[in-house]
Amino acid sequence: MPSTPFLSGAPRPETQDGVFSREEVALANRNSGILLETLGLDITPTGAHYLLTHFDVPILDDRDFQLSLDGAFDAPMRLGMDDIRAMPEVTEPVTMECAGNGREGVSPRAHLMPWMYEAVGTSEWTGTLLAPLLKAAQPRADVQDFVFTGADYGFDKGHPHHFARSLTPDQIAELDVMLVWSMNGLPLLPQHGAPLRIIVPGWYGMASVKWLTRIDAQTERFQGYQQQQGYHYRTQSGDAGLPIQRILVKSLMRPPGVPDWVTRKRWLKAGQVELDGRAWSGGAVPIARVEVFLNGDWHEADLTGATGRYAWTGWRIAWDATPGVHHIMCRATDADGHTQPMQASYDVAGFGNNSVHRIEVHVADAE
Ligand SMILES: Nc1nc2c(c(=O)[nH]1)N[C@H]1C(S)=C(S)[C@@H](COP(=O)(O)O)O[C@H]1N2
Ligand SMILES: [Mo]
Repeated sequence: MPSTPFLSGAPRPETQDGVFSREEVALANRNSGILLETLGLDITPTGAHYLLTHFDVPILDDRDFQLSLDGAFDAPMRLGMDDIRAMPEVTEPVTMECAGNGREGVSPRAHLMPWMYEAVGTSEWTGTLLAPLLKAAQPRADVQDFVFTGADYGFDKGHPHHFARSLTPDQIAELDVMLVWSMNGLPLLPQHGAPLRIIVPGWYGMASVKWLTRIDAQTERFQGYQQQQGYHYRTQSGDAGLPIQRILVKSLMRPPGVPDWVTRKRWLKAGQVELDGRAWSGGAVPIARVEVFLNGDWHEADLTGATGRYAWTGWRIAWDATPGVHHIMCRATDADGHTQPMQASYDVAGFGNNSVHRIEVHVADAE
């Protein structure tokens, strides 16, 4: 390949807390987050689900689309969308979150997509379970990784590649990975992976490869950029790091009252207010409790039920709002006993920041 600036892998610019570069703003314009007011719904409205696309959205034609299962399979396959849609159908609500959600709150901030709180959403995904399809293709006994490759291609830190991720045979056996063609009862939208993607319930979003065109069975471990270099927790750059997998416990609050257009600070009148939101954790671990910090103390919220085994749980709490400025917070604890920290431990790329959600609320005297 001829020499281009994209192959240099030059270090990314340093950042300043609260000041955003033109490149970060451009990324934020492409990769939208949910509107926090939609936290009032069990299922995120389709157009309001967050988006994270590294390269460009490929526009694939459903009619001549093919998924190939190749490599160390004894019965390799090529399947069209009609073959795939004829497979046994399952529908499952799944909460998906980007591993970079919360990056903006990590200091010093990595020069990447500057998510605050909003890179999460819950959709009802329809497709077929992946494990029986892999089995039908007869993977050889010495397979170490199944590699899932998307049609999208580009550069990251000097590495040209198709977006690709892998899962081991043990992970395939343990996770209810779905091959998905529909979201909330409609065909997948181009930006969410049309016509076909995988969903890896309970893991951060990077595992759920969009625009899936190939599944390769490999007899050695996959070394792809998004698997081996990207998506690792690292306290220092250059560390080998730990691969990012399960979603960490987290909660968000539906912002109460009404906002100031630009600052997003909240305004409401003193008196009884109902606060609510959602909480979730990875690996199908249920939410055990949600606490809300009000009037100087943590108070236990009521849980209103999970949307699904792999989907978030609603919570609510009554608040007698008194005049003044309040910084309200929520924090969840999952059934494994993990609680959201006040401040997450440092990660160089700002991954896995599951610290508490804070909102500034201005309460006015009731007339
Ligand atoms: N092919 C491909 N798949 C991908 C990505 C991508 O850039 N290309 N981004 C991943 C990341 S990091 C996330 S968080 C989810 C986001 O899925 P969504 O845009 O449908 O919300 O898709 C994952 N799958
Ligand atoms: Mo992501």
